[in-house]
Amino acid sequence: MSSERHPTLCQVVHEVVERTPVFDIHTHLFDPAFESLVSWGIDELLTYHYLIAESFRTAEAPEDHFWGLNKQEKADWIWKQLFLERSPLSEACRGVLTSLRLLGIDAKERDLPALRRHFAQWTPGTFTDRILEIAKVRKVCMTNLPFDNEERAYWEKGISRHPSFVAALRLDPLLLEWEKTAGQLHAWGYDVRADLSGQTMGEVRRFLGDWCVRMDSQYCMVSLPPDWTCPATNGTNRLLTEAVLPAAREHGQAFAMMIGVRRGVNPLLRMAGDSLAPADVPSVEAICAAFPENKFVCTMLARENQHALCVAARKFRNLHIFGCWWFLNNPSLIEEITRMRIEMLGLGVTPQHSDCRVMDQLGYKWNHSRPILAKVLSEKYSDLSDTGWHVTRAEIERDVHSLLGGEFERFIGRS
Ligand code: FIX
Ligand code: ZN
Repeated sequence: MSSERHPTLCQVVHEVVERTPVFDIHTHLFDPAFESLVSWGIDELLTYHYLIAESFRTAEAPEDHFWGLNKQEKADWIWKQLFLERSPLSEACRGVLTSLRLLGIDAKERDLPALRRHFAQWTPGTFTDRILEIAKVRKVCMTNLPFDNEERAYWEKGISRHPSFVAALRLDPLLLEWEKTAGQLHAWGYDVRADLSGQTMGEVRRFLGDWCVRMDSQYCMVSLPPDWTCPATNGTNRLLTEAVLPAAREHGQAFAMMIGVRRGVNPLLRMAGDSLAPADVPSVEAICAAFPENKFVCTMLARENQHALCVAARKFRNLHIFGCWWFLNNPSLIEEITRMRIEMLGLGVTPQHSDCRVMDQLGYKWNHSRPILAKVLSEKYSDLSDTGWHVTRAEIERDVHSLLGGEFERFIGRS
């Protein structure tokens, strides 16, 4: 391609990536119908656990007073520590400011009470619609826990679902805390036993089927510690292979594994206290090989795992990899990982998800990721054009739609 045409290709790619509506395949957001669970606004943004962890580094023993504060006081303290006493350069801090800017809120006066007042113009419902429009998100996948009493009550009473929100059935309590969960299932009328004997596996399958149907879940999911291995004989793997995977096959559910989290490494940070370690990619390959009729979706938390995970996805067509999860959700790492994935898997990957916990974050997470995806894609299309293969705008639109959720929908059979 001649040098004058490069900017044109680059512009087209940026424009297409900027405009294409995304299916955000993993978040912790709720449909506004789950009223008490919906999280939005400046105080929620500032008390995001990413910022709690950062703010705790700025003072001596903040845990002595922080956890006793109410939400607004916590937000005040984090604002002071991370935005007033030093410049908010980290990705999570920058994210707060991007989200405000996208909402049309000017933060440069550094006046937190004034920022709060801006949010009075919205209700949770109108805010949700506005942020979906700003972020150009066409569909949001929630993380749904029937084991949580507050959430379960909404499902049981029946809710009128927002058209943009879909469900994913989260199974951490079932797979990682079976003894406690067995008691819950028993109380709900499933004949399960703590020692997994008798009808337990069939009853767990019945429970999963009931909830897949009730939620119309897109897929089932778990987050696993780095030391999870397969094959291995333990309660987690028995429940996984004898109950979850058969139920997933029966109900057309892919099974998503988010691997590498070490929960509660620093308990003083409470929910901000989780860390990571490299996980075992051969175990992912082993489960994909042992259950070829199941579909697996996977992301890993450690940077060290990303290359091997790409290789695993090249070997198993029943494996789809996604996202730059949590500690990887930083521009430098997103760029590196996205470039490698496209080089190794072409369009057969979902480069990013948001993992938002606060509705407003949809703005920043996608606003920060889209230009990186566009940069990597421009480079790759430009390399193609050097071979004489010129892509049309329609081809670019098709490809970007795939990367922003379309390929995932095809993979899970929901396109
Ligand atoms: O397990 C998960 O789904 C994680 O994403 C969360 O537990 C984590 O707290 C988070 O919000 C990361 O972004
Ligand atoms: Zn998550």
